[in-house]
Amino acid sequence: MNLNSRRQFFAGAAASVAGLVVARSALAGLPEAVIQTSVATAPPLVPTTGRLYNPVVTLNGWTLPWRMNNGVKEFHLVAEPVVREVSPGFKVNMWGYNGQSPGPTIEVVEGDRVRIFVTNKLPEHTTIHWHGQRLPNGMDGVGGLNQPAIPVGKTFVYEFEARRPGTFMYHPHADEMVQMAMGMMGMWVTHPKARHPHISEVDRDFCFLLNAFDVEPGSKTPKINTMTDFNIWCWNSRVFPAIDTLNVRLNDRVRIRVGNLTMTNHPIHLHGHEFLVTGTDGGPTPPNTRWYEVTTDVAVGQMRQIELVADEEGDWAMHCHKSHHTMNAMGHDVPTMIGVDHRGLVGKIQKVAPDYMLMGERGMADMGDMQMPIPDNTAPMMTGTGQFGPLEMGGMFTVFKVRKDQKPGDYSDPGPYKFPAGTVAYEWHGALPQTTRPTGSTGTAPVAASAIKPSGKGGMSH
Ligand SMILES: [Cu+2]
Repeated sequence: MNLNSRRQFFAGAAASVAGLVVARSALAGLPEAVIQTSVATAPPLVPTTGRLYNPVVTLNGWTLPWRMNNGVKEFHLVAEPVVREVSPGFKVNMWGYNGQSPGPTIEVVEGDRVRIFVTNKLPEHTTIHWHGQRLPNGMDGVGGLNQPAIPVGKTFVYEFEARRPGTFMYHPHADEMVQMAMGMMGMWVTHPKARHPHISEVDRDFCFLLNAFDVEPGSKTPKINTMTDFNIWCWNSRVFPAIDTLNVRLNDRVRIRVGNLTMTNHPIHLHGHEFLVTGTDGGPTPPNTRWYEVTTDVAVGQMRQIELVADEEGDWAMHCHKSHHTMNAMGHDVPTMIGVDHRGLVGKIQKVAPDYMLMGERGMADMGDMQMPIPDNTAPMMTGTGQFGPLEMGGMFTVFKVRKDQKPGDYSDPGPYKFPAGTVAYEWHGALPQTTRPTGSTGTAPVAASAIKPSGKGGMSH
């Protein structure tokens, strides 16, 4: 350390002591509004005040810091317009909280007294509804019913005890259709205050929201009057391949919490493992009510908490099973072209319309690595590249990465899986057997193709 940097070091130390004194005298004022500018998955926010717990990891998101004020946990949410990078090169004008959509995750412990300051920097009024919580009626956040809406520029205070452990969400209940279509939402996790008979301790605890937008390719602002015809299917306002992977250590016990604030249901499917649904909107499920699944449907307004032991190494797909939700924006009026032979036609059309291209003559796999020109601000419809080539995915898709050498507490991406020799599907180079087909449209027994003799006049017809 040279003299100059030493001087700066002491100056900084003095400033932070002064800052601490100011902060103490300012407890009567608003807590600092922490703003997040990064779209990366933040490391878990380990609690340094209040009761201890094992924190969650929010996919492409973060947890809101708090301050303790006479035993009350105080948070400050700022509702405001934000620009969210949905995937690299695709930025959308959204509304959110503290710099991002979705807003930060709020983590507390059962029995905590919580005070949340909400500042409205939107161009219209708003409220926050604490979806799923037990709380006094006047704190439930339905504008007009439980409280006056928070006017533009004003700050309201919500205060209640986090009575029930579980996975919750928050979102506006004022001009709700517009504000949710613009991305206003967040997660809330209440950890149990002691060992809970229905809540197991886990090594990794992930959470994310399912959300959707209607953004015309090439435009930057969601359409807010869309009823069901959304085209950008997101996890935490990100689409594949921009959704971070879930990286775990072999044999970790893993919990994944999912909330749905889109306008349709999403069957969430995990490859390679069975899981139990250990929690719903109503809290932890009693163990004797659980059964194993590989897909669980998360309906509109629901939360689901799944748990598994990650005991199979590899790069396992995890996605919504509605196949049009694992694609990015496309026109809805694209006809099915499979089986239509357009040979020669494209060239003729291109003479009069040079940009004309044909989609999906042999399926749509060509789209996966097609260098087709797309409008400036959108995501390719089918994209992502793995070690064997294009994944032809988009939207609600990511990878669950299980590695034996992933360190405890390390959430970084370990890179592509190294397949042990002889464990990857391979091409058959031997001879193919004869194809067998039934004899007629109502045929019962398969017959070798070579056994079908050309029928004589009228032989097979009626
Ligand atoms: Cu879906």
